[in-house]
Amino acid sequence: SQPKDLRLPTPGCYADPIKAGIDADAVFDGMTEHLFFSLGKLATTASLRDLYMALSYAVRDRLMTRYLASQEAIRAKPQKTVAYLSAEFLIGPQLNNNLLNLGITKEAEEAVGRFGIESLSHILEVEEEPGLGNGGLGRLAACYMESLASLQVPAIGYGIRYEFGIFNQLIRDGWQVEVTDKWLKGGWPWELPQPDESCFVGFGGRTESYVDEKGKYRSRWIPSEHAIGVPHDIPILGYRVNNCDRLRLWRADATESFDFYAFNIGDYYGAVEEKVASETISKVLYPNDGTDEGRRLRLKQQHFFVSCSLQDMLRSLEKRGIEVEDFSEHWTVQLNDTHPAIAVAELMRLLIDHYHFEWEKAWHITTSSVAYTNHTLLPEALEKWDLDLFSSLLPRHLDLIYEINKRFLQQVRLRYPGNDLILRKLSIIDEDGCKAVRMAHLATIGAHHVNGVAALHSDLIKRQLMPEFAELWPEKFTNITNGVTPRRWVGLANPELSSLLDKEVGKDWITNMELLKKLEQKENDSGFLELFSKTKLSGKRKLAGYIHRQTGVLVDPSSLFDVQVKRIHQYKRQHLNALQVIAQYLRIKNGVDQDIAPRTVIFGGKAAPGYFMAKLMIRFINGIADVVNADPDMDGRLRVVFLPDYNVKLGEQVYSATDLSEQISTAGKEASGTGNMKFAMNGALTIGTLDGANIEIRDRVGSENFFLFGKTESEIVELRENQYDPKTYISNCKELSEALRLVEVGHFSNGDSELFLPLINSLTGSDPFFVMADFADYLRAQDEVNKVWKNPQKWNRMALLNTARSGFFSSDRSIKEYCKSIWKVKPLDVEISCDIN
Ligand code: NTF
Repeated sequence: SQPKDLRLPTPGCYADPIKAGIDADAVFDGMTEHLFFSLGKLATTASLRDLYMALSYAVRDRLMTRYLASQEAIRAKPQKTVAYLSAEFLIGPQLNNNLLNLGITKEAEEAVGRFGIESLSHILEVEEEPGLGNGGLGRLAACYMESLASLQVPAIGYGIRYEFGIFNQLIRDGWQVEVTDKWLKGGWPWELPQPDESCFVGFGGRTESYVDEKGKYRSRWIPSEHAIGVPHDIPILGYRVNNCDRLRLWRADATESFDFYAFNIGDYYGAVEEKVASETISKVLYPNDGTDEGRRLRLKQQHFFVSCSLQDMLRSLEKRGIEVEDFSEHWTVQLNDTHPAIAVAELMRLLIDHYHFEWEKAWHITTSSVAYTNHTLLPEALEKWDLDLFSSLLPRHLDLIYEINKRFLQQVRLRYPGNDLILRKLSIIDEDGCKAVRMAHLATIGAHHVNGVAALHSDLIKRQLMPEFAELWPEKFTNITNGVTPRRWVGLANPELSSLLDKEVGKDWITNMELLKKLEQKENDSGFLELFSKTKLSGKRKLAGYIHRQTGVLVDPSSLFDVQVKRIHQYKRQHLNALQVIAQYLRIKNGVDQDIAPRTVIFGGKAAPGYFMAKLMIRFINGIADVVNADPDMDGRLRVVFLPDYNVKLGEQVYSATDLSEQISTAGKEASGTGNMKFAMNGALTIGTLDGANIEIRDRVGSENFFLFGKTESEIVELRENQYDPKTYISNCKELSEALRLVEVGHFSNGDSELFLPLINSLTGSDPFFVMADFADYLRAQDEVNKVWKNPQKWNRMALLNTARSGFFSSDRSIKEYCKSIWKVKPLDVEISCDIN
């Protein structure tokens, strides 16, 4: 018989017995093998990075059986697969997540121990996270991929493999400095390039008519440029299941990477010019969050990844012998915001120009496959493309969009005869000012469902953003409130709380968060509350250490950790928080209120590089931190910290270490928020407005366990309509006017009274985000926070009830809703036919 270690996997058996073992011995052997064969190192000379790579490869090997078996399962038993199209996937570090989902964290700990590594955490530290997203939108996509796999739903996430992700943030003299994110520089072990499955994508050129072999008039696109999309697949393993889905990210390559003609005539630069131009497409993530960067390259990126992805879906049907006609029975295509909205036109183009479907048939296939999620109401974030730009880059798509629009407006005319205003409002083409293609309109017309991401937001889509569409197609509009994955955001981020939960409610909470309701029984059990608060204290100690190492600021882990981490944006109102800090500082300085509980106010987040006001807000926070932290009167009472380079990895440290979660956006502006959910699960109390998912969090955890303040969305609308004047609010609030005054005289800028003037002028002038209107009530709510904090038993009970009642905000619940009401997809069991364990 064959020696065991040379046996080849047989059909139906994907388990390589050597690589599949998951005990500590097998993990150790796998690491040794990879050190030797993949990295060319001996255990004796291996660096920490080598060991990280070796462990990652060894873990990746152990995903492969599930990964291939999952692909085989869908081939064997065809059923609908989710295609989640997103320009951003902020997946965070992979190693620890894969260990958790495989169930081999302890084994890995033991294996690395045999290499003399004291703690697995030292290895985890080394991992570079791919920052392929800006914030909530990209992170949501990552949580959804993890939940899809954990719920055993066949899915592929399609996106772009940016060579440079979101910039790294340094703080220099209080200012944000952006540094290129070179996440691929040391080799990233989690991706599998699949060059054989590359796709061609065209740009520019012209369209032409021709007569086909059957004598039929047709159109076709003659692009002037091409690029190749090379797929790079990242396995996404579900929690303790065999299902392993995929993230398929496209890298742009040149079609002909070296032009010998140009080279031969001595044009060295020209010889690589096309290569450079093509590769630029997947070079860098646009670092704007919630604003529209209307650039040609961005549209190119969008069309590039959407075209590759749709071609990939069509090709997979052909490979499996499935009729393209049945596309919508095999694929449900979700558009994560409008960034992939060109899919509506591209799918029509592929179906009509390549597969020669009639218009009606193609339109039916498209509209029964595509659905669209809206993530913002901010007008500056609603994508519009200038018509000239659009037609020069995607001429054939523009023709198709005109036709889609013509047929759509014909329907509208029938419904509202003679109403030209409504035609103008609904048209895909914006005719006011510079003509432009409105991507949200294209997505809405081409989709069978349009959903918002929290109840209030979905309601505002219908009432404010697209009332005419909602009236035309009421059944199309729906809500699916966002969620976050408990595996990463409790399991990995808060191991101590996790083991307490395991003991108290059993291990199943991690896949069934509703089980946490059982904790309610413990609300008056002071022994348990003590244990619960100890897990928090331990998180705070770790974060305090990190803060000291990163910023040099010493903070007291027993103080109230008051945290606002998210992108820096005026609508998120970090300046409201900062002004409140100044008011507290003044109280302490003036000896007004000796009863203030010691607090550590922590900020973190990146500003879009071109967003001046957001960058000034960072400078402002750091200015306050400098003054407060240097003042002996503040010792043991107030500390202010700006944590540089907030990302997924840092987030994992922050959520478990927070007492108070700041969710203070202007009502009606934050579509949902997801950080708010992560905090609540980890037992932080929220101080927040009635905005986004805060409303639903408060409903679930109980209004008595939430610090509410601020104007409601309708009150904000009313203020805006009645000539809002921030000055009246300033003169009615002494603490506010004194805080502003201190800023004006340069107290937080070494006497420079100019530095923060733009910020002050905005707040006292038009105050577009109603900071002044909400200040007094915010201060009142902060006083309430202070009062409750001094009663630890009460605080801990409220915190426990937040954890107990936040199960609804698991992304498993969100994904189940998408599956049932939008995608109509079912779980698929993945069998592994050889016993691998
Ligand atoms: C963001 N939208 C919203 O601003 C957040 O409130 C929400 O939680 C996330 O989406 C996820 O739904 C965007 O980033 C964008 F791009 F739409 F502006």
